[in-house]
Amino acid sequence: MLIKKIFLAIFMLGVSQLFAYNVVSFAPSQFNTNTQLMDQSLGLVGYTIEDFEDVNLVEGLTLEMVNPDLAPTSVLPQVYNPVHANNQWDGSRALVNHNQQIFTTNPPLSQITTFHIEDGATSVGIGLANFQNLTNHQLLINGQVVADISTLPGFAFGVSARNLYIRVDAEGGDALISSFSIDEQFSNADGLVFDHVAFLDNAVPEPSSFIMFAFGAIFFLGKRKK
Ligand SMILES: [Ca+2]
Ligand SMILES: [Ca+2]
Ligand SMILES: [Ca+2]
Repeated sequence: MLIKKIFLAIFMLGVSQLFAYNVVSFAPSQFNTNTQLMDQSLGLVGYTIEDFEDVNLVEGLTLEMVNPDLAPTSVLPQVYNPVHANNQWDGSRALVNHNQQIFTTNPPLSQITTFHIEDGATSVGIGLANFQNLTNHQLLINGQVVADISTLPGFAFGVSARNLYIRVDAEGGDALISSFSIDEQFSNADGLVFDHVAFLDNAVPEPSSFIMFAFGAIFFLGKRKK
């Protein structure tokens, strides 16, 4: 009976860790023109990086925008050359939340920018710039809100400025990260710039296999006592 209770406790712990995702934020001072050194500070060594210096996204990464929409694509409409200073996290180009990659509110800026990772990732990262205090900005993992971006440690609003670098790590029990989104809630007024998108596509134990293990162990121990 005690063993069953222990396994039930482990099972409940496994369930409570779903969507736990560890959100780590880095102040703009962590930016370094030497991307190798910067990646060491941001914990991105070994990650696949998209730098938006050309129209092609790295293999396994697709971009989607909503309101106005951009259908999922691995080729950008054009390369965006930031009109404001300090909007890059690497190189000289970046990505803007506009479905034609132009910095204008006409037609409006897109509300939701989503990155899809084909095989799923255990960790993802994104550099933010040009965020203003015009609306709420939320971070979503697999469609679930995990953070209110402007409240994260190190965040600073600014147009000609980097605002924050965010890394999100899946922990034991978390599903692989198949998508992450920035949702500019309530308005399409804020031009947002993204750069140095990173992902690590290693396998982590799936919660389903852990739960099956727990059930299997309960069944096995139950049998043995008879
Ligand atoms: Ca760049
Ligand atoms: Ca590229
Ligand atoms: Ca802005």
